[in-house]
Amino acid sequence: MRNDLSAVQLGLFGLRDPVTIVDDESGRIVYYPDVLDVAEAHALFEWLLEHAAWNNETMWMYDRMVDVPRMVARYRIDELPKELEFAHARVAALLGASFSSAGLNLYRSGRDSVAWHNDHLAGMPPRPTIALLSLGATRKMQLRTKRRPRTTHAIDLEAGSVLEMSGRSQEFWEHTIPKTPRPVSTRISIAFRPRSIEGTHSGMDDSPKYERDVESDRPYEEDASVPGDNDPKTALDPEEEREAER
Ligand SMILES: O=C(O)CCC(=O)C(=O)O
Repeated sequence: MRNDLSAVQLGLFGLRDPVTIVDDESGRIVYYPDVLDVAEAHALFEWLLEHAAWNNETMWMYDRMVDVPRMVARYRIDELPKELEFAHARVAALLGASFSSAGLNLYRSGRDSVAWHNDHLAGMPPRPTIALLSLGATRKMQLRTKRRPRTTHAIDLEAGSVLEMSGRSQEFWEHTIPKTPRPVSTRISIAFRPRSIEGTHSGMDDSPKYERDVESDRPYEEDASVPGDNDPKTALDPEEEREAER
């Protein structure tokens, strides 16, 4: 089953309602548009782009090290830059959740991506609430069940929005930001997680670099290869394929 949730319904007074993507025994995944307003999202994006402690990282793919296809930065909640504090407070109040770390991703263009993965549960309480705050360019997130027959969803993550992933969502669902041939500008995401601050910085890393796809037993980060190849996991979704052909 495939569901495209890119069109967020407008609420009664022009305010956009949250969109519940999943809310059952497999977890809760909800999209909240406009958690930051346009000015707040823009100012935070510009500040982070300039001042966050961005790193290029590498990962193992088979027997060689390759570049992670995005830049990353990580903060403990008690070490957040003051410019990020209001956003953290807003997201925590929205979801009634508390967080211990913020993991930032910088997607410089459509060639940057994050492969299919679920967040590591180690160091987190059972059924954790994870929040993804988006800034800058809109990118499409795809979600799929681990079990077959797969259910999939696709949703555009717009600047100022928050995606809640809670309950058992990391046990039953995987997510990805696929590469796109469309000309997209820079995007930043901030993943707030309730991960113990005792963890080392590398222990806070949820990138899929060392994980293997349970079905193919191949490393997830193969998904980071150039889109349009024959790997079904890297294939663009049908809508993107149609757009790429235009
Ligand atoms: O950029 C995003 O919205 C997703 C990031 C993500 O999946 C992660 O940091 O684990």
